[in-house]
Amino acid sequence: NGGTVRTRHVGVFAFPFASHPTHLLNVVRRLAAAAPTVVFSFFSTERTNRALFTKRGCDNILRYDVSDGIPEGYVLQGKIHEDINYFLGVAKEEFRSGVQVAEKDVGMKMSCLVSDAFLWFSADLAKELSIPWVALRTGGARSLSTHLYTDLIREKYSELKGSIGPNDEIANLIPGVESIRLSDLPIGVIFGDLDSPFASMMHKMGRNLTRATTVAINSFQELDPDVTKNLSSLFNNFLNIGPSNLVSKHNSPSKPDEFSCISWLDNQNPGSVAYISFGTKFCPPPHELVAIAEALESTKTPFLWSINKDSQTHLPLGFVERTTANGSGKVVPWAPQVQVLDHIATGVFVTHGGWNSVLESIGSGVPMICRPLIGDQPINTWMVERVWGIGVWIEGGKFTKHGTCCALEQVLSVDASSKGMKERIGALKDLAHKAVGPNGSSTQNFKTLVDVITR
Ligand code: U2F
Repeated sequence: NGGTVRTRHVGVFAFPFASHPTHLLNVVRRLAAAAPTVVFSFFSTERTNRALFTKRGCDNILRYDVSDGIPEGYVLQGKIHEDINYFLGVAKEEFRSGVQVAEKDVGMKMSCLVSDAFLWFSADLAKELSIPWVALRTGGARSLSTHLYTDLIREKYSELKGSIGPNDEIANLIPGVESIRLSDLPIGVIFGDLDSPFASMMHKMGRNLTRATTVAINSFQELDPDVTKNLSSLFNNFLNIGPSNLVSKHNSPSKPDEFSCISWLDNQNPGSVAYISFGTKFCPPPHELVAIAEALESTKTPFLWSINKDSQTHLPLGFVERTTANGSGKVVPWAPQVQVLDHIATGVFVTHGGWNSVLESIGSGVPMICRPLIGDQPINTWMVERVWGIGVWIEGGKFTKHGTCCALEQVLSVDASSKGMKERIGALKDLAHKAVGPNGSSTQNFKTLVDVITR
């Protein structure tokens, strides 16, 4: 370690799916830069660690691989959350034995445990080690509330428990969340299989988070002041430390612009392009992808579409070739999203409403068309459309050619409704940038977090 004195050893447990480990490592990189004498042992699966630790990182972050729990030789069947369920079957023991290995390597006991908030059992491991637990929430505050109040919601709506929904009733259940449509609750809170490993993980997260010394979240408190107030009253120490895409030079895209998205955008008119991406794990069904493609061609909307190779096969025959040849569109398997959203040519973001995507859109002031797929995405979309007024929920909840044409025209037009959306998201963008500025709330909160892990 080049002779650096090491004063503290912090263990970090990742939830190795979707954008979770990337986000956690970004926070740890910031912490490692702010506290250079602290050594961080970062635990995730071999597959995610391989993708995460590509570039030379900070000397004080050590990589540890844990098992993904998938039996040797077993090929995943593509069932929902199958990989997550296998991982959860082994996670606690894997992390527990990993701690011993890391403590021996570093030659120092851990003084603090930082983990993805999903990993509720970290509360028990930290207690075993007699050290504080810091939970890091990658999603938003509103959706987090639904997991904290799951027991209350289940009690109040016991007749709906385990049903498949949807239920259009608007409920006023959660302090700070003035209204919520029951059908927008994440599957597993009241609808669906409440005993699935995933539902049970979220339920246990809600029950255990009050045991954390600190709960840090990738958001900024000005975005949702009422919910922040309520969560601050429930948790020992609740810190909004984001938006992470605005705070960190360590947060450069994990993959470079290898498909030349930015130079393509450079040749488009300001505010004209629809950027389309559904995050890192999920994708709408094939017929909806066809509907988007037809809407883009029929409205002649220039577009940049990040969609993995497998899903590209569902696009209409000749669509990619035609739109590439006439210059109206670009289909890529990966785009540097933050830079794309920041580009002057980008006028609308067609998204699944994943929390990082919503925050990144706010950070760039780009209104959204949302098609939530799962989990917290319906609540995020509710916020985008109904509370903040910075985007639209796709008509009928699914992409049709007609609904997509209408949404594109609505957001990209220059009429009053679109102007209002742009003004509102512009105001939130300013607040987000202020929060991470020199005296901003997130900057102060991050300093507090550094204190927590170094004390
Ligand atoms: C899960 O969400 P996802 O990881 O699927 O989606 P996001 O939270 O929106 O994060 C996607 C990230 O991947 C980046 C993008 C975001 O930071 O900038 N990205 C990119 O750079 N280039 C691409 O071509 C495509 C994506 C979950 F499904 C959600 O419901 C949760 O809200 C979320 C956070 O917990 O995790």
